[in-house]
Amino acid sequence: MIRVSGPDAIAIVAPLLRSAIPLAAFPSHTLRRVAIVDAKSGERVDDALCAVMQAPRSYTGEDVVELSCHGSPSLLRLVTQWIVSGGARLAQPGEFTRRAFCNGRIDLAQAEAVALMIGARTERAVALAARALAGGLSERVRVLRDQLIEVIAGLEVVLDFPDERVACDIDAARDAIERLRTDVDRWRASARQGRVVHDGITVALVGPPNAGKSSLLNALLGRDRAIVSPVPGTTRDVVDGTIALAGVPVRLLDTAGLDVPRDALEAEGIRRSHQAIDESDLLLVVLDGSIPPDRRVLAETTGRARLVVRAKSDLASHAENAALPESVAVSALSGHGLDTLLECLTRETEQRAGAAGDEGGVVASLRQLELMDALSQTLHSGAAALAELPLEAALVDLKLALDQVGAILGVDVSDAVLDRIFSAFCLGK
Ligand SMILES: Nc1nc2c(ncn2[C@@H]2O[C@H](COP(=O)(O)OP(=O)(O)OP(=O)(O)O)[C@@H](O)[C@H]2O)c(=O)[nH]1
Ligand SMILES: [Mg+2]
Repeated sequence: MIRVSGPDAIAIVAPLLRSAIPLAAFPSHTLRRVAIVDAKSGERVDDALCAVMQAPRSYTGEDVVELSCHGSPSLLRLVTQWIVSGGARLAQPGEFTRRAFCNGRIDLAQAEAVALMIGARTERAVALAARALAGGLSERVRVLRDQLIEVIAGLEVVLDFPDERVACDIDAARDAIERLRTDVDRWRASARQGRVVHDGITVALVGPPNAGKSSLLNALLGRDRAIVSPVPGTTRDVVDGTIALAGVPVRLLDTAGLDVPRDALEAEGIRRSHQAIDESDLLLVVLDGSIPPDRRVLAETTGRARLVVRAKSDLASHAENAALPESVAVSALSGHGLDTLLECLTRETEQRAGAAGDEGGVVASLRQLELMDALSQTLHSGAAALAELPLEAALVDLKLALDQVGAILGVDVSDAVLDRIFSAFCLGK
């Protein structure tokens, strides 16, 4: 689909189309069949569907023409070139959404939700982004903003007309601010979980060589992703694959066995294993259950979030394994214990992301999360200032809080901030 937006959109696209009525006379928001022609030779290049959305009722708030062509990249490039030579220019990443924001069609929280929707990798992440796109977060923030303004206005009155009721007004204001802070803290917790749903978690399979890590990765993925062999030290590079648990993308990393390296190649593999361990939210410590447990790997991973797996459970378990910390017995060969392991992994995922189907969930951009953290802090010091300092000091905090709330919605944000937000979008959005 080719989207053209701006006051000249219709005039620029019109010469490329042949249709029953001229483009300028198209009824708005109606899909019509058109022929796309080379304006110079008159040669027809495609049969397409065209919609005109007249300002201000369009995505960007400007006149928009959308052409749904056949999907050949060469065809799309050709038609785009004609449109550009007719006076348009290529859109920058996220520019349509940026215009939508600048023209007041959506607020900044919704604009950022567009990026979240594009990046959503599971149905659950899509549902969260859809709620943000529909204004879920914005709505709550706007209500909070109104309440904050009310508190500030009340305190300004106290400042201007001090009388005997001051003490009671200030107590009520402090309660109101504490309530707002509780709300913000609840959203922060919920948005952090939403972030996990969106970003997913990373789980590294680590252990001594030959323990069955790669076999377990393949069994969890349900396909032959990694090479398996009886030769210790088979895996060198980190191999990854993603599954969805509780609606959350879970990225599994298979790593080189941790041992004293025999050569430079193995040393590099082990260095990468440690890097994967550092980057992971959870470790699956895979030990071969048919031999004595590798104490070194166990010691190395204590203190990290981990699940200990006794692999090769189809073989007789070695007596020393009875003394292992809590662990799951699994056979990649027979499939025994895989369900239990997946249940444990799902529980771990839900601990970080909340349970699937949590309808109160919100997802926020990292920028919004940072602002919410700062806001909580500012409200806290505002309430504390009200208890002991002159009213003016508390008002400084509360007005800063108001700026922070505004920044979430995009009130008075600088061009530099907008540049940073929209440069992360892909072209055409
Ligand atoms: N009996 C049995 N053998 C297994 C099982 N899982 C893996 N093996 C065997 O154990 C050997 C090593 O398996 P891998 O999956 O390559 O082990 P790894 O931990 O990835 O090994 P490195 O990459 O060398 O560190 C292979 O011969 C596998 O066939 C299992 O569940 N049962
Ligand atoms: Mg391996």
